[in-house]
Amino acid sequence: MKKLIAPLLLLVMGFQVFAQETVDQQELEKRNWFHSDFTKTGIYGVGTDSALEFLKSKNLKPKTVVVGVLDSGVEIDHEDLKNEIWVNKKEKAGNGKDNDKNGFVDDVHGWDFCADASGKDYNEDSYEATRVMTLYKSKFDSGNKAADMENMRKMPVEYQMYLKARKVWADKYYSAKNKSAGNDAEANQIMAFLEELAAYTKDMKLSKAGVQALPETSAEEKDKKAKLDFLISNNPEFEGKTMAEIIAEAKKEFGMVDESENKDLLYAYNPEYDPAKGKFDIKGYGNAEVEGPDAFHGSHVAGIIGATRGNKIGMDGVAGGLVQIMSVRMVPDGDERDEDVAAGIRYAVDNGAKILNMSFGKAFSPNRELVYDAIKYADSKGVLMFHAAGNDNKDLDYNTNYPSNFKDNEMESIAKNWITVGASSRNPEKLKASFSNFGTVKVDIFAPGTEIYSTIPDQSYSYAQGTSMASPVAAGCAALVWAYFPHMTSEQVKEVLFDSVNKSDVVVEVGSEKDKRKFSDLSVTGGVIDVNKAVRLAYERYGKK
Ligand SMILES: [Ca+2]
Ligand SMILES: [Ca+2]
Ligand SMILES: [Ca+2]
Ligand SMILES: [Ca+2]
Repeated sequence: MKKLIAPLLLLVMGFQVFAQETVDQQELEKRNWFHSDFTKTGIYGVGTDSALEFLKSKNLKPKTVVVGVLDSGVEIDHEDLKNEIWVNKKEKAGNGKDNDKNGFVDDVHGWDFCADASGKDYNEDSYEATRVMTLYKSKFDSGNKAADMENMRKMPVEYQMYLKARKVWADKYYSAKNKSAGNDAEANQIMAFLEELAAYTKDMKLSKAGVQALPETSAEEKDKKAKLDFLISNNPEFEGKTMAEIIAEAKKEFGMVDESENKDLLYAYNPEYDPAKGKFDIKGYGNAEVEGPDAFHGSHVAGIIGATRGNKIGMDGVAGGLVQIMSVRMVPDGDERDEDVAAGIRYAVDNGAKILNMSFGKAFSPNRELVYDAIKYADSKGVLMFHAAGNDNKDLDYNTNYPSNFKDNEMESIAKNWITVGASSRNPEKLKASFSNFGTVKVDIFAPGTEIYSTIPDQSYSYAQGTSMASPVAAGCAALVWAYFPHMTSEQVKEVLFDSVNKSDVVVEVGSEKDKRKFSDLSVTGGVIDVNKAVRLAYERYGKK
C-alpha cells in the first residue's frame, strides 16, 4: 500500500481551501476541529487548548520532545514548521564529514534513506508484491519442477507468501497492461473519428450554428454533419475551436492517460525496476537532504504533530512549540523497504527521538524479522511508536498491515510501546472514518483522521484524510503530555493516553459487508484520544511530586 492518505477526498477538496483569501468562522472551525474539546462540544477532538490552559494554570514548564517523522520527507523550511525542526547539534552541516561519528555524514536534521547506491534521491519504487514475486520466482517457478517442488516443501511460509504476492502482482500487472491496451484501442478509435471530421471542416472554427449551416448534398456529408453536431452538442468547450486544435488537445489528453498507467507498469508492478539495487551493501547509505522530491505526505504529518501554535499563520499542530521534528525519509511513492523501515527506526532512536510516527504500511514484508528487531530495540529504549492502522476498512485482527506489533497469526504483541491508531471523524454518529482499519486486539486507539488541515510543501496548507493523519494526532498528544511530564516513562505516557479516551458505543458499519459493530469494540481502548483529559490524569497520577 502506498502512503496512507485516503485518496478520494484529497482529490475532491485538497488544495482548494487555502486559496481563499479570507477565512470565515465556519472554515476556521473546520480547520481546527481536531483540537475540539470533547467535554465542551461533544465533538471527538483532542482538546488541545483546554489541555494547555490546564497546564498553564499549574505553572508547569515544558521540555521539548524529539519526534521522529518516518515518512516521505519534510519541508523543513516551511514557514509554520521551521521553528520546530530537530537540529543535530553535534554535527556540522555540509563539510562531508561525520562529525558526531553516528555513521551518517552531515545529518543535521535527520536522514534520507530513499537514495540509490550512488546517493541520489529516488521517488518511485515498486510494490512489495512485485518484489516478493521476483525474489522467490527462482525458488518456486524456475522451470525445474522437481527442484521447485523440493523448495515448496522446504519453505512453506515463503511459498505461501510467493503465491499470495504473485496473485496480487498478476492481478494488478495484467489489468494495468490490458487497461492500457484497451485504452489505446479506444483512443485510436476516437482519434480516427476526429481526423475524419477534420478533413471535412478544414479550418472552420466550430459552432453549433456553423455546423447547422454546413451543406448536406450527399449521404456522406449528412453523416459527417450529424457527427459534428453530436460532438459540439456534447462538448460545448469545443465551441470556437478548429478540429486541428481539438485533435491536439485530445492527443495531449490520451498522452496523460498513458503516462499514469505506464507509471504502474514502469515502476509499481515492473519486476525489473529496482532503485534500491546495491544500496543496502553501502554503510551509511542515503543522504542528509531530508525533504526529498515529494514531501507532501511527510510535511502534512509533521504539521499535525508540531506546526507552530499561535503564530497567526497556517495552522496549529497538537504539540507546536513543544517538539523537535526529526525527518527520516524512508517512504517512497510505492512500498517502503523493510531494510529502510528498520534503519529508519534505529536512526531515530539512536539520535534521540522519544516518539516515532509511522504513517505507512503494506501487505507483504519479506524481511519483517529485521523490522521486528528494530521495533524491539526501540521498545527497549523506551521510545513510543505510533503506527497508522491503514485505510482498507479491514479488521486487523486477521489482516496484517506491516509493520505490525504482532507476528503473523499471533495475538501477543511484540512491543509494549507500540500504538496502532485508527481514524475517527468529526461526526459522532459516524465516528469511525469509513476507510479506517480496526481490530479489537490489534488496533489500540482512534484519533481524528478526516478533514485534517495541515502544512504541505511550498509554504502551503491543505486538507487530507487517512489513518496517516490520525497517527500524528495521537503522536502529538503523546508529545504534549511528555513535554510537561518529562519524568514519566513511555509506559506511563501510554497508560494515561489509554485511560483517558472518550469511549462511544455508537453503532457503526465496518468492512465491505457493512457489518454493524459498536465503536467501543473496534479497538483496545474503545475510544478516541483526548489530550485534555490525558494531561489532567497525568497530573493527578504523576504530576505532584
Ligand atoms: Ca553524523
Ligand atoms: Ca558534517
Ligand atoms: Ca534527499
Ligand atoms: Ca501556525
